[in-house]
Amino acid sequence: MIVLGGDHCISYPLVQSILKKEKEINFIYIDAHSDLYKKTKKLKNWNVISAVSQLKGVKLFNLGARREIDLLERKRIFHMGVEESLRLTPKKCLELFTQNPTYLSIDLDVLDPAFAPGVSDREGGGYSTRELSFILETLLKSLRIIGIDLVEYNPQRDSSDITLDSIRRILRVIVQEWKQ
Ligand SMILES: [Mn+2]
Repeated sequence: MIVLGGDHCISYPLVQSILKKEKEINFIYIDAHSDLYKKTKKLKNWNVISAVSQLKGVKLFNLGARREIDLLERKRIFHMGVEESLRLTPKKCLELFTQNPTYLSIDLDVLDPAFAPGVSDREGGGYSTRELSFILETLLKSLRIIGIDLVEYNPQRDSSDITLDSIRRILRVIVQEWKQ
């Protein structure tokens, strides 16, 4: 299953439904932000991961965050910055992530705004599309991925379809490497 969005909030019901079948999952989210602000009644793209973290059987991992690192640390969530994550190998993935099935949530703001201006909350210092593709290849080759979402595309903020082009490239990698 791959779901495209839109608001990052969609991860929450998707993970909820997966947990009806799976007891324990890894939730790897590739996101410039921790999205760990306090859960309020309304699910928002800045607190969606707080909500996901409260679901039973979910182990969280963040790749590529460059803001709200303090929240990741306070909640003791495994996180790896942009440069460190580029050194991930299939062998390292197997060591770091459990054998549990993995859900992958890709927030487009993890890309550098040069490659993805079409997001609501731009954050400099991110991956190039090629770098993100490389990481996805590594994850898809080494882990048992059971679901993917690709979120936060905001066409109103895009320019010359740059973000759309990045999305196409990322989807191509997923289709080529994802063996279900
Ligand atoms: Mn997000």
